[in-house]
Amino acid sequence: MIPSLAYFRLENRGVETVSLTGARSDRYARVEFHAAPDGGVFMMEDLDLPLRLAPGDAIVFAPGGPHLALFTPSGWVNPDDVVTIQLQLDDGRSFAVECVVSDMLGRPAMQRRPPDSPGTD
Ligand SMILES: [Cu+2]
Repeated sequence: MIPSLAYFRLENRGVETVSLTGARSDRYARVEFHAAPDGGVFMMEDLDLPLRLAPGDAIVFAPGGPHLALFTPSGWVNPDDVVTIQLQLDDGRSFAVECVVSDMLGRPAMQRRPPDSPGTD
């Protein structure tokens, strides 16, 4: 089964280093951190955890690069839904990232035409 992928930019705006140890979502059974050593073409491997971010450090989860892979949704996940992902720190804290769902081509729902309408593209 193809997982859903999550992309976002994460920046440590605090004054101390944080260590990310994992992630979870109430809408998926499992969330994994992946690296994409070949730009995401064929290879995919686990990102080394914990992921340490010093103050001012940022990591960009983006197509062709590191990303979160979400496996086994608990129900239908539709474009424009908001999926909340809880990022977990080694000190027990967690914080939420909210991701808006788009389709596999990355288009938000408003850019898609209804499935039964005639189109030219
Ligand atoms: Cu992956």
